[in-house]
Amino acid sequence: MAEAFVHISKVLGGGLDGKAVRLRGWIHRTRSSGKLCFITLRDSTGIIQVTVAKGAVPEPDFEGAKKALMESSVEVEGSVAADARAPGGFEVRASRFSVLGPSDNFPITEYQSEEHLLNFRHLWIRSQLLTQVMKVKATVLAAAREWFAQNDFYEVTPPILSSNACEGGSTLFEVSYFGEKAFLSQSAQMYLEAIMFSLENVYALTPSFRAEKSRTTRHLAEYWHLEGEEAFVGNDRNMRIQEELVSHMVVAAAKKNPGELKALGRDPAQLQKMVPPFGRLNYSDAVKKLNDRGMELPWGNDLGTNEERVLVEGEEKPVFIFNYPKQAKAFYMRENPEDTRTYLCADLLAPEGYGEIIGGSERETDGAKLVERLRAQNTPIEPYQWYIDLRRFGSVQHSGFGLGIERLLRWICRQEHIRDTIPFPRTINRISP
Ligand code: NSS
Repeated sequence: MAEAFVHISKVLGGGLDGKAVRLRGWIHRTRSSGKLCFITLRDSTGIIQVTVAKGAVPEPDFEGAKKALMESSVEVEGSVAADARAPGGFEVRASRFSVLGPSDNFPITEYQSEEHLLNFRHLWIRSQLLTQVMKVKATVLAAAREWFAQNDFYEVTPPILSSNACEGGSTLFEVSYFGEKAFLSQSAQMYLEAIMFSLENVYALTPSFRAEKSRTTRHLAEYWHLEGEEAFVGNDRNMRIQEELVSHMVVAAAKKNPGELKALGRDPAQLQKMVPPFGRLNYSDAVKKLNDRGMELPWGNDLGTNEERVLVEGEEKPVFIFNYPKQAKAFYMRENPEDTRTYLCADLLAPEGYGEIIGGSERETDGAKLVERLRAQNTPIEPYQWYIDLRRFGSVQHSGFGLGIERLLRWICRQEHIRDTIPFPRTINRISP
């Protein structure tokens, strides 16, 4: 008898031809013809064909295999056989077959509406598509932590419940905090700025919440936000940090998940090319470029999806657009001393029209300017007083950024819709399952 259970990828990797193995997993597909059942078995590592022949297994095992429906969990013992007709080149010929947990009729079949798949997301999570994307996601998150550790950043744990907004009021989720008004975090930035005075270079990976009221293919109400904050760093160095980090994450996926990426329609060789430096384009030059292409964008407006698409046309790598006009951006950014109509900031746009994946900036260190800007937008100062206070106690030049993990995944996994880069998407019309 075979000893321990092995994963399917091990069998498909070759070298076990003729050997006895034990596998466990879920029935992906099944069909039987009289004396033979063809079952494709799925585990976390792959899919393999298992044949269960009458007479080759005890009779109750054969009956069980014949009856077992798709998604039943099963255990198989058998011998590995190279077989060119089997997907993957190997199959397992069962000597034992047992059902661990039978499955009812699975509510998802081949062609199903998007709505149906979202209603059954708790089961659709087993699909190859979502499995592949989740594997790539695990790789990029591990690579991010690796990069930060190698570059002497501390991971920290900012709060999610907060009494003030970071990115403005319109997308805040309000919660009742023991009878007081509070909000779910849109960004850890303000807390990272405070912690930076202790640890200098910090980062956090947290859920961020935005009550996005429009339906788009790149907005979630809850997303994973990777944010860094760096002491004694200006916006140029800030951009260099971002491109190194993004490159490390993307190249890691190309190396570790070439099979998943190919299945998703992304050529891993293309991702290998995402090495620094990325392109850089001044906002004013971006407007000029758009106008030259016949797109009307008054100087001062933020860039929309269409503008972002045109600006990266012909670019293989992501592009920074830097020094946006003040009216297009948040109050906490440092005024550009060379053009006070603008801030020292940059957004990173993914190629192929996937749009903004990072927003970052140097931070304003002049407390009076912060107060002035909040007043100008009629925001009460009191909830921000602690943040403004940071400028009174040994302030230093500093910068930071926020990367939307699902935005990055949407680009590297070539997904039309951001919802397929998160297991349980939260959008304007869905919070279940
Ligand atoms: O609003 S951001 O542009 N910037 C901030 O929140 C800064 N406070 C970050 C910082 O400097 N620490 O959001 C940052 C990124 C943005 O580029 C997107 O990639 C992502 O967060 N983002 C989103 N992803 C998915 N869904 C939604 N709704 C969303 N909003 C922003």
